[in-house]
Amino acid sequence: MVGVIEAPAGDVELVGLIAPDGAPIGDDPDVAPDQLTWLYETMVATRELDAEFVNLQRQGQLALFPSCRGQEAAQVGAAAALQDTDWLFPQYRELGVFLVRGIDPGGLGHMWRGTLHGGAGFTERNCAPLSIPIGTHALHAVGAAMASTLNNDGGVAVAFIGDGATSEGDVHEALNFAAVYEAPCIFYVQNNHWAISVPLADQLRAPSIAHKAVGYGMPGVRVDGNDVLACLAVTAEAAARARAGGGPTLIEAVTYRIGAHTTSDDPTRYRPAEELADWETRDPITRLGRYLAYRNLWSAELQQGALARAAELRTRLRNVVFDAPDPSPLEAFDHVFAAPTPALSAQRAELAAELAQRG
Ligand SMILES: Cc1ncc(C[n+]2csc(CCOP(=O)(O)OP(=O)(O)O)c2C)c(N)n1
Ligand SMILES: [Mg+2]
Repeated sequence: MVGVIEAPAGDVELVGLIAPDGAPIGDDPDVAPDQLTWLYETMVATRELDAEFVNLQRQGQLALFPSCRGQEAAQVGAAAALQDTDWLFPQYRELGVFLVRGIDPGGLGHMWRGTLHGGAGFTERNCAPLSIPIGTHALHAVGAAMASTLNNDGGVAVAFIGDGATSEGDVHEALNFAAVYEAPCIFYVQNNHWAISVPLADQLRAPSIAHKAVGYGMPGVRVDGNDVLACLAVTAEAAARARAGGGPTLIEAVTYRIGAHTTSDDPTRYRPAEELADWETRDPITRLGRYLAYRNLWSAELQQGALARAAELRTRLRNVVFDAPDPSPLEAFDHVFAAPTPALSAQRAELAAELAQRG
């Protein structure tokens, strides 16, 4: 039909560097042995700590926890490609990103317990707080990226969003703004195939999330989200482009949420068991282990060392949050602004007076 743009059909190539059997796809990626073992250890630490968070919630120690099991490669690979000065805007499932950034899991534990109202060290590590409202933080990321351009500080901002978040108006606005202003921003979508109980197929009519980049006028990349080296490579490329003034990139990391949406969810009520079983065979940590074996870097000591270090983190998390006392309700006012506004101070005084009255 004249004048009608046909919807782009077919698949965008899925970028992958390691095959499921651990052999490189094409040229062997040029990653140093130290970095490979560090990636492995960090993914194992993420997996193990994630299990500890879930256990603690089950024991009544945490209010809630959203597991990132299965998404370790997508998270660790992307975060490892960035500089510590780049600003990160997480959703809520990004434990692997937080570990790479050096954010203390104990602080995260307090947050999910409800015993910390701020001050977990996010800001100090150029990481915005968790965003429970879906998609709002994509706009904040674009703002931070535009600020980097104005300050000429070479910074890149990264919005970590989910497949479900791509249906939010805020994310559309963020993508368009970033494209129009050529903001040094990466939209890193972890397509884990589910938004609570809504499957990916009910989320979009485009052939893929990466396709949507065409409409905004930015590069779109589809990467195997269970291949840590591919995630690292595509994020590094997008960051280099952004830093060089090339504007934003939309990355779709195709992965899977192995666990429940959160500890309040029961996925067996809506998710086919065969689908889960299929994705369990594509485990990202197993895949990297096989590649390490291909490179002659694999050993039982490496695995045991990674588990031992992860066990230390698990113990530390337990020690920090187990039976932690409730904080003063007044702490809720402490981390709202760098300096409290008069209205906030008045509210704090009002609550303090009420608490004093109750004794
Ligand atoms: C603005 C807004 N709408 C709805 C919700 C309820 N909600 C919480 S998580 C979620 C699904 C998000 O899915 P996705 O972006 O794919 O992230 P995932 O949980 O899969 O990591 C929804 C709809 C919310 N938190 N915020
Ligand atoms: Mg999702």
